Amino acid sequence: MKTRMWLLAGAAIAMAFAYGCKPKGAQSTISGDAASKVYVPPGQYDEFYNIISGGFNGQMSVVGLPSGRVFKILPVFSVHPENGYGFSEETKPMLNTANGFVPWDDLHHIAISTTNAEHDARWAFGNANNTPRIARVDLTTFKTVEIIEIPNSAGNHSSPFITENTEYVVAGTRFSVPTGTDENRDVPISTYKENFKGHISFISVDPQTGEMDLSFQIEAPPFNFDLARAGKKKSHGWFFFSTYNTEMAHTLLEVNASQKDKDYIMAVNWKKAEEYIKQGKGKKQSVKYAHNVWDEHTHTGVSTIKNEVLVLDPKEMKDIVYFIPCPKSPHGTDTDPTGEYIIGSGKLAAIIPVFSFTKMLNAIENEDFEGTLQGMPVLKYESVLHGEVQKPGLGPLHTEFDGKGFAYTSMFVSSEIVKWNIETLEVVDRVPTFYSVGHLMIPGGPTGKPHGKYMVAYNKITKDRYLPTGPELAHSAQLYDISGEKMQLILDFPTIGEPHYAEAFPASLIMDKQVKFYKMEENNHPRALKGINDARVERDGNKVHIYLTSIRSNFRPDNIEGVRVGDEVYFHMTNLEQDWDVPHGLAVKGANTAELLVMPGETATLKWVPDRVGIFPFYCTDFCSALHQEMQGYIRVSPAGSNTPLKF
Ligand code: K7E
Ligand code: RUQ
Ligand code: CUA
Repeated sequence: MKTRMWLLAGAAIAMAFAYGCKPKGAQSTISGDAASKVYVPPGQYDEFYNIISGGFNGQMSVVGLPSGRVFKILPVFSVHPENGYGFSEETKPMLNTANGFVPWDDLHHIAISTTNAEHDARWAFGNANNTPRIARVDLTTFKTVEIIEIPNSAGNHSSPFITENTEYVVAGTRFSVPTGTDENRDVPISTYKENFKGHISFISVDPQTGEMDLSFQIEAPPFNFDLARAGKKKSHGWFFFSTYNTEMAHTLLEVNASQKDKDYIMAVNWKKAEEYIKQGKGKKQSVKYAHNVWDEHTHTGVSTIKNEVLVLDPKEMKDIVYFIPCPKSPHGTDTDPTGEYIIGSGKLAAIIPVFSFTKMLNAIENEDFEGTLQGMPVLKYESVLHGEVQKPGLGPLHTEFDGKGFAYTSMFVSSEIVKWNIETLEVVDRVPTFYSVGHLMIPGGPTGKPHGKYMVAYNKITKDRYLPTGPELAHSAQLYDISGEKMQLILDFPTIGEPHYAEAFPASLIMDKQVKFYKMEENNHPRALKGINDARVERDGNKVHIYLTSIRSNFRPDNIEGVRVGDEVYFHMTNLEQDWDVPHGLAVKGANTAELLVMPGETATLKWVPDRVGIFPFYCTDFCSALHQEMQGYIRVSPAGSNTPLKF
């Protein structure tokens, strides 16, 4: 979405001002009781966890609502020096791909796990937009515990969206590309229509462990897949994908891709697809992708390269894929809490079409088609339409629901949130956003049972909202009270990175399930130490293993000699604490890597290849006690080939 958004951005700002959206000072937008609505007194907790995607920072952030306070930056697809994610030997495998270690990605969408279409908040899923991947975060440790790469995909934007019992996480490719062998892939770009393919992937989630598995893919026309939502309740078993560039242009996207009056929402009967897979109708295709799992016993990432995927060709099955015409480049496609209504947001359209699932099924049954597209039925717009929201605003992007019969749509171009009645399609309220809102979020908004109460707008442009910080400004979120008839803006807060989608759920779902520390007796890391007496240094050829313990407030050993230039030195540090909130850090002067931050009961490894002679201090980076500053040591590095004996 970004490129196109920024192209529209200039217009958006101009428009926002023309619409009279520029704040004229606090009073113009904030009414008297706003402060008390967001004030969480010292020592008290927020009501909701809000997990926000970080966009180009590759992380998620964990924020409290209604206060807007940031609790954690949770690294997912990007290395994070603050806690050694992607720097420790244990976490490096989590960022492995079929093409090696990738230290960054662009995380757009969050999906919080559900059971019966209601939040269970066991896991948070996130997508990597650039190198197609999906991550799973465990919400009892707030750690990234799994990352699976998606083959046959380029630009994993339409992801990760989940089915109502988290049976599947789905990923649709943003860019269609040629797939298969090197020969198949080395083709002129001008052969787009013949050789490029779109794929959507169904990744199953183990209901007990959460572990993901690439179950199957469905081959699709070479469109751009933008976003998606699963059906729920009555539409459980279906998935709806928004598409653009259905003219299948490969150049001048802005011009060509928007020529057509209507693109499509692609409706996929995934239950049917699942049956066909069970019947053996999927074709095996060789691919290469990484599947990285955090092993909870050893606290080490294990990366496996896999090389096969099952692909279904919907042209052969005929009853898996249907196209619903949808005006002009739909961005979000969202299903309401009942599962009956499917909302398409044509970002260049002047109306919001609302489709009816019941009507769609009837149209399919009566074969009420306007034609076919690559052999798959295109339904008639009118026969699937519930109705159109008239004059909603400009640039509809995303829709959320409050569970009381209302939908809330973000309007990028006219910088506002519009509230409308799903049945009558009447616009009942609108509020400005500052400025150019992208996603919006209502706690539980995408589920069958929204928690309501608040709505947050995540804005693309900040301009004059905060104290300026040079050319790069913090992105902004805005919190609205939606408990009454009228939406009321009650708080602005800056976000970490660029927020796209976010979800929020009641804190009570997970706050008592948090892991406070790891039990020493369950630490099965092969280099773990059980006590300070096991601390030691061992040489194995040119590898030196330093088995280090940390406990308030010293390292054992703390004087190490006998290391030589060119050795591979491994600091395996076990934090022996058995108490909440007592991590110890390890930073080694001269090591060209980040620190380690090791949680109580955990073992982590820092690798260093010293390239010069000297005495190198090391120290704890996390203020752990009154004697934290004394928590230090020295390592002596002698010339390569010298005979300094190992000593510790
Ligand atoms: Cu609308 Cu990437 Cu979900 Cu951002 S996308 S806004
Ligand atoms: S020390 S408490 Cu570096 Cu003054 Cu921080
Ligand atoms: Cu350990 Cu500071």
